[in-house]
Amino acid sequence: MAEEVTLLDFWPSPFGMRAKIALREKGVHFDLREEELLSNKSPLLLQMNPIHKKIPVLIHNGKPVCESHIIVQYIDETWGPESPLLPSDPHERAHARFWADYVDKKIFPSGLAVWRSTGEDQEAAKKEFIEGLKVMEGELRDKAYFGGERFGFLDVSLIPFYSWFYAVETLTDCTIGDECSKLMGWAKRCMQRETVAESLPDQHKVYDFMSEVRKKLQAQ
Ligand SMILES: N[C@@H](CCC(=O)N[C@@H](CS)C(=O)NCC(=O)O)C(=O)O
Repeated sequence: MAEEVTLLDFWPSPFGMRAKIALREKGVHFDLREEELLSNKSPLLLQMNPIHKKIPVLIHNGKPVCESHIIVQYIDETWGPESPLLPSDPHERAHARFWADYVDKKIFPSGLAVWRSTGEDQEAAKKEFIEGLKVMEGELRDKAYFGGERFGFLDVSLIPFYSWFYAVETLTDCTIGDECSKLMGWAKRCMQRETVAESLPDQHKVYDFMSEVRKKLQAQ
């Protein structure tokens, strides 16, 4: 029986990008359904993720998997054992998961705060955001990818945010590139992978989207 794989997505979402990268890394063919997230969530999304009502949702043969890191791990366990995203050693696996959790708990919220805030709050948010990225650089050290020579789970977790950097820098006068040159080198290396380049939207398109939403938020 042919497999049915559908991804409910919203193009600027870094969480959706994680799922797309992982599916493409494993060579899985999938049907991409774009949600009208801001105005009109589909009945399928509400049915498949009734708890959080958020994308991404991976639907594999009718069964939903929610939450991007859980989706990436599901993809890793289900397809392409010859090209694993997580390491085989349990401690190294736990280590990769710890840092992916750091991305969600630290990098994403502080990046969002930079974009949303103004004035003094924004300066404080920028400081926290850059500090978090520097901590990630410390974990990267001189490796090609976070796990070593192979592109893996933590790279999938963090690289989607690179598509937001131009918008954050331009809208808020924040200099990520100058502050975190090692991380930029890693990001450019990741972008050379077809699976990543195909999954991240154009940074100018993200800029247009983020600047529109920011204007609406500031008008409220
Ligand atoms: N922790 C979730 C976060 C997913 C998330 O925040 N999705 C956003 C889009 S970026 C969403 O669906 N928002 C809709 C809403 O909040 O109603 C994950 O990792 O998948």
